Amino acid sequence: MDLLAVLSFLIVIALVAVIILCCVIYMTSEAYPVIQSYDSEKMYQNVSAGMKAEFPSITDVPTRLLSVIVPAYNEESRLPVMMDVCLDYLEKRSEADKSFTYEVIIVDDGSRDKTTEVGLKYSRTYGSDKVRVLTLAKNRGKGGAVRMGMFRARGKLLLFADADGATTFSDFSKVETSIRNLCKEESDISEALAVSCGSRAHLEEESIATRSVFRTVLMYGFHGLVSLLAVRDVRDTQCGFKLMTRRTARVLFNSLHVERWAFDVEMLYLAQSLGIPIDEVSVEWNEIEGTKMTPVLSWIEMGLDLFIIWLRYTLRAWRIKGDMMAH
Ligand SMILES: Nc1nc2c(ncn2[C@@H]2O[C@H](COP(=O)(O)OP(=O)(O)O)[C@@H](O)[C@H]2O)c(=O)[nH]1
Ligand SMILES: *[C@@H]1O[C@H](CO)[C@@H](O)[C@H](O)[C@H]1NC(C)=O
Repeated sequence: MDLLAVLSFLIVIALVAVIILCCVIYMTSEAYPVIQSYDSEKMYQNVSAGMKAEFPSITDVPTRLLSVIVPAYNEESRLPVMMDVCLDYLEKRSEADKSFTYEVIIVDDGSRDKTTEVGLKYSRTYGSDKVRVLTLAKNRGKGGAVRMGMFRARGKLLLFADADGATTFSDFSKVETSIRNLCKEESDISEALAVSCGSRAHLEEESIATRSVFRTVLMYGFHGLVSLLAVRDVRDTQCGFKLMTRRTARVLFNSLHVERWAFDVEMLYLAQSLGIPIDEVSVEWNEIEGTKMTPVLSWIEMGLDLFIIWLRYTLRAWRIKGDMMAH
């Protein structure tokens, strides 16, 4: 009898706590993201003229086929390796096919090393028409950096690619083929809606053999959580190699709240909720030294972020900008 009373008392307390927590989350969340940018972040260095010039906007008409956005935080040593491979591929493609026009935007996410200087070296070699550096005034996190780059891009198709160069860049042709397939009904590919994600899911089995049991369990836990709470149809949500159309970038990045690691998950969750076609394509992956993810801590951080994302959308504390689907 007493036990029952204590138990029901505890349950009531727990329920009240959950309700209060939900109220607090609801009241402290902005339904739509507040996207701030500093004046200095609107400019890039025109190296041939030796002066600053203003970036265009994602609402402008595209003037290139492809923009490659490279988020870079303290990447002075890994960036050159990735850029050499990437530019080699892009130059060869554009030489072989004059309609293949491109630009690369390096987004220095408030680095404390020489990332911007390294980027500007490539601007000097290839010209500011092909390589631009966007230096963020303060660190935002990978999602924030990718968004800023997307908003200043000129491409019909926008790819974001990690600065570590872990994905074999020539696998761009695979995500390209996939997005062209998704968009084949649309005459103007930049106004179609589609995302094509590079994926390492096919490599999972081998990596399990070399990883500790603990990391494998964490990995499965994270995947389980992702598919349960957010994204059903993508097996590898975290691969830093994703291609989308210009309109898709406009829609998704205007609605995106998360600026940290879990932004990929929110982005795909948004795409899924809006009925934007998503494809997943296997890419080659080379483990590169120097990751900034601390194994266990980052997984826990992402798991928590994921739960909070799910909770906020479920409570409608975060909402999706429906009007963004319009042109
Ligand atoms: N750690 C970290 N990486 C960032 C940030 N902003 C952009 N990035 C970039 O995000 C990409 C992925 O980072 P990395 O540490 O290699 O993660 P991993 O490839 O998933 O192991 C790299 O291109 C980073 O330079 C940030 O604030 N922190
Ligand atoms: C850089 O400035 C020169 C001279 O004003 C101009 O001709 C060129 O188009 C500019 N390039 C870029 C990429 O802004």
